[in-house]
Amino acid sequence: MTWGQIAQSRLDQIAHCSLASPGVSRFPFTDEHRAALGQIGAWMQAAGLSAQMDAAGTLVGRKPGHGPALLLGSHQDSVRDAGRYDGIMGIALACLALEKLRRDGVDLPYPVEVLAFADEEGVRFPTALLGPRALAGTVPQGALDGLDEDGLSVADALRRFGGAPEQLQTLRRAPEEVRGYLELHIEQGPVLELADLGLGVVTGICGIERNSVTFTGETGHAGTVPMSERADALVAAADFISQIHDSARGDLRATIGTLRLHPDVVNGIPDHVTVSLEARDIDDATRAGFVAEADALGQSIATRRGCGFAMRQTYVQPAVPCDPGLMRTLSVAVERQQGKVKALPSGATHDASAMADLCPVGMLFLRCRGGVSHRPDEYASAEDMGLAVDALADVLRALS
Ligand code: HGY
Ligand code: MN
Ligand code: MN
Repeated sequence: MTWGQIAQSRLDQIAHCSLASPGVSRFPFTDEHRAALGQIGAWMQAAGLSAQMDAAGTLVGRKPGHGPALLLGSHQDSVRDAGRYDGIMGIALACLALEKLRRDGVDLPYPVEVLAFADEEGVRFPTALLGPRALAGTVPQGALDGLDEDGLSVADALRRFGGAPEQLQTLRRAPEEVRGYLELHIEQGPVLELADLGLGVVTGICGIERNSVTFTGETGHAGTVPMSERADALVAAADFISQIHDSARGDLRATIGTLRLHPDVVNGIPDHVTVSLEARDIDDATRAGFVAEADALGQSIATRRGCGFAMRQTYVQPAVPCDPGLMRTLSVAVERQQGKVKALPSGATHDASAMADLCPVGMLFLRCRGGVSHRPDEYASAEDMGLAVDALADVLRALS
């Protein structure tokens, strides 16, 4: 079997570590996560790494050496009904590149670690990125208090899983101990496929800002309140949603992903609607400017519709540039593999976004069929994964 075929077979197998669902549904600190760590531990062992779970639930595969360590990895978790590649492929390919070097008799002089982070997607809990943030020493206040839909906190779920929330501080790495962090990831967009290329070098990771937006009106009987007398919060929100969508320009991405309303009955006028507004851009000033315009837009719509309006920031993550040196090294390896290099920004966020607070980061994208991701039909080919294993092996040797 080729390295790409081995990758495909391993990803097909670990996809079964999932809740019963049309695609893969694997959330942090669950039985499915534990089953996945069993398989990832075997991948690490085959790569000659010693595997141990840290206090944040990250499975750390380590090869000792002299000097600062190079960190590789990605996330083991998925969104609901996801594909087989987002996150987990980066862990598999990192292990395979090290396994390939081991087979080729190459002993890297520096320490290398493969990190299988528990939670990047933030599906089960309100926060995410606990693993990389623990290494960077940037775990936000209250991150362990977030509750899942059953009311279990991150801290309790992590403790039951065998982690140690009270020891997160001990995980912090000294920057001088780390050379950098490299993450391989499916592109989750159409750019490489349109360029007919298997691999791409990431230039930077977009910033994200999430706001909770609320319109308040006046409820009443659907059959008796005249249309001219209504302050309908849902109608105001609907104006806002369509105008937000139409005003997003260029590379900026604006998404209203959730909506809650009250009283949420067929014969009652909605008096309370809350939506989530997410804005992403590779340029933080552009993103912040868009959010400020959204605030003014919401206020003007609410006034016109006789409603109240409030907007509250719930999450913000700055854009992250990738390290120019790592980009150069990745580009040389990619050119060697496919004769051409495509550099592109990442509209999705990654563990690398958090690792950038600790060390220089670099990312390698793999072609994504139809640009489809966060869906069961997400797909990366064995051929492209084989290219990625060879490219990463080249990078690891070049960094010796
Ligand atoms: O939201 C993201 O970009 C990532 O998939 N968590
Ligand atoms: Mn994802
Ligand atoms: Mn991902």
